[in-house]
Amino acid sequence: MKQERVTINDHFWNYYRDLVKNVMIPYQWRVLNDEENIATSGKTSYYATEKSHALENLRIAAGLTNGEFHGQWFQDSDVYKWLEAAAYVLGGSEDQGLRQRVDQVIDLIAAAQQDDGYLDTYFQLKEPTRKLQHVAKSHELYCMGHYIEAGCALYQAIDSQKALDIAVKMADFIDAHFGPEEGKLHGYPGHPEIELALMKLADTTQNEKYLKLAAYMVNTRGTQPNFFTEQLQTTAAKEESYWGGKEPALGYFQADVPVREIEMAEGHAVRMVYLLTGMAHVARETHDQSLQAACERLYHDIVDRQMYVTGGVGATANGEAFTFDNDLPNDTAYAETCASCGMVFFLKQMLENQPDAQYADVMERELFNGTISGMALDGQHFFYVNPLEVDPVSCAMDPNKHHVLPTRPTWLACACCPPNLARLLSSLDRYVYTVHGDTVYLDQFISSQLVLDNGVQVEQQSNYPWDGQVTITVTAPQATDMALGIRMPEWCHGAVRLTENGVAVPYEMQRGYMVLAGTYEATTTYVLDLPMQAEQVTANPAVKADIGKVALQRGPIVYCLEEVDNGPHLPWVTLSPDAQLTAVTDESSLSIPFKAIETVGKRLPVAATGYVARNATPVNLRFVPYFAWANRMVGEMLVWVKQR
Ligand code: FUB
Ligand code: ZN
Repeated sequence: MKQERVTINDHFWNYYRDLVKNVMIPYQWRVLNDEENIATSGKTSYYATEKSHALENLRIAAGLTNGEFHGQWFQDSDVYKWLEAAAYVLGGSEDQGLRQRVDQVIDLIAAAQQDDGYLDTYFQLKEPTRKLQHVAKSHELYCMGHYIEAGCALYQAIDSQKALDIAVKMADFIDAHFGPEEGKLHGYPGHPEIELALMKLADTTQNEKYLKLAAYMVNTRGTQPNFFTEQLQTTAAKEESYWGGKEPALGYFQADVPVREIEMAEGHAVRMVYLLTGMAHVARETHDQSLQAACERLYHDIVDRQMYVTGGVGATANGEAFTFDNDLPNDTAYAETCASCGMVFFLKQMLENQPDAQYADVMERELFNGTISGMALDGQHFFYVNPLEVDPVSCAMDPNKHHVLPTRPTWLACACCPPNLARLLSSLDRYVYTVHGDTVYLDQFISSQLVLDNGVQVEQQSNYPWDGQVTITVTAPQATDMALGIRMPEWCHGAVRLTENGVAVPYEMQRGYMVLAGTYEATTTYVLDLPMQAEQVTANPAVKADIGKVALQRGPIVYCLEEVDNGPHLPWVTLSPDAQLTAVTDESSLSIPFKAIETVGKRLPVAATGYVARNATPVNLRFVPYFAWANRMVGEMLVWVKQR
């Protein structure tokens, strides 16, 4: 069986998907087209200071206007990610205005692409003699990878052969320049991305050439002699830096050892998880068990030891990178929005390789927490960095926290995250189900309808994530032997009930899924009841930053305290282990209805100087979902609260 289409109709995710369609995509278009005033007075590179110029760069490269390149040297990728998001939106509904805009951008990209397939406006306009000369930092393959992803999405969504042809031409260019053959570069990208994109292209075109190239890049990475070290000997690589920094160590690029030998998640976090996405896909298509084993090992290192409770990964701003096991500082966390998006991409590949609910559990954590915290509820303000503890004064005064912002800017000078989130949310239908053989796995509890290629429909309806009751309906036009695998979420500790007409249905637990096999005919309706209570969760004691602290979680949602609800000095608050936690529906404080958690804690009195006995006094506390923080006023925020 195969998935034919998934239609999402979910009150929670519809909010976000409508936001993408109606606000984010038009807004991001205006930003990329320099029609939006995004200038801010921010002092870090996480603020936009001028304009995007991303579409203008393409116009100049296409010879349609004159001017100079402006922006990051990988600015093109912002347009491609926007285009990919637009493709998913168009795949779900007609929108003539957007369609026209998309067609114009495809034409523009075709015009900017060189005859040999190469496209990178930075190098075409500013450094034509340095093309492919310094692949460790150049991002040429990163940008083209993002276009290839967009090209595949456009072909699938709106049947744009032109968009796919550009992608094929690009991939053929890369294939002509990289590979084991003499005269080619025996290399791979500094920022993984092209591997996962080539795998998508291989799936879309059914051309094995792209699979081979992706596998070559994965398998060659980190081998000796080291490609990056060798390229560095060339003159072009030694010329003045366009990326404004020193040459990082090879581990930053996950290129110090061959990928199968990487012991711990290392280096730049987005690079790591994009690499893993490509590795997992290559492992599946080439039946490569050692590559799959490497993916599993690194998955465990990330999820068991280097991931925040919010799903955020990448603990340090220094190199936007992983550090070491159990090092998860809250107030200097990096946890880039793109890294959480990348985790979702990786986890999907792992689910395609093997049905195992642990991957879907982590995906859920990312979806409801670490990804969407990257965007304000208005769809026009974005976090790049997603900390778990914020004190605006400390952010302003402490140079070690220059990357931590207490409020989401309108855009970012390095604008990788906003369009990444747009493409993830607009393609959410791809992450709800996985089909293996005759079994349909319900990975995510997102109200939706799945249509299979044999005509069977699987529908689920719920008020998730606020309520744990899910109605699942299977409709089969003719008698069909199949199975359902329903994820038993890791957060659920109570007595789960699965019933049909009020009668308990037997199921078998297989790798975290409740599996029901049978012959389906006409309509079968199950009701799943997942007890959902607010809980205090603790971190592994090896995580020093969280010792003696608890975070509140209800279902998949991680909560936080905000100053707007609880006053300042949040670290002065404590919670007792038996504090009663009450979930309260709130339909008016934010533009999305949600459940807050109310409880009583204690708080130290206002500081008097000196070391004296102080008695904490009771205080009413209100926790809100982490994803929704910083949507009201600028103030403190805290996820991990002291327990006493
Ligand atoms: O290098 C391209 C993108 O910019 C990365 O994925 C992000 O981490 C940011 O560094
Ligand atoms: Zn990013």
